[in-house]
Amino acid sequence: MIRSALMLVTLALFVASAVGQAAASHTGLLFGASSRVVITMSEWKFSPSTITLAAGESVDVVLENKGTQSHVFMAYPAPKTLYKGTGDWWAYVLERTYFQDMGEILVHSKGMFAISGTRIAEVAVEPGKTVTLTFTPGRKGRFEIGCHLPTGGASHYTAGMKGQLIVR
Ligand SMILES: [Cu+2]
Repeated sequence: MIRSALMLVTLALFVASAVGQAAASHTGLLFGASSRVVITMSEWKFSPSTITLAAGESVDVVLENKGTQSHVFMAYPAPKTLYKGTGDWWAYVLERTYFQDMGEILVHSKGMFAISGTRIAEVAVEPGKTVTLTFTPGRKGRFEIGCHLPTGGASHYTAGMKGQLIVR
């Protein structure tokens, strides 16, 4: 009886340490995705504006904001008609974001933060900062990427900050 209780404690400790290790390997930079794509954000573009990823292969999408303003990275199926207001865009992307139904998605910035979730609508990057999005694309097809932050009555998107995400 005592012996089996001890076994259970040992097992529990083992499981706890195994979970600890798994968590450590999910803090982002140690994660080791199989491929890496770097996208530079600036006023008002993503460079390159088209990125192609392989479905089922983990990838680090490294977002470098080399501009002077904050930018966000969003990916979603292009809507049939363009929305006018940034609020409508935001609502659309919240619902249709590419970053859902694909398991765990990591968003991390070296020495700053690492978070994970299963549904992410936007990744914000402050000027001069780099944020990495680690995920395994599921859905194949052509999607749009965009920054829908408002600026002077328009938006970064209407100023040209958009592009394509192709998943093969
Ligand atoms: Cu922007």
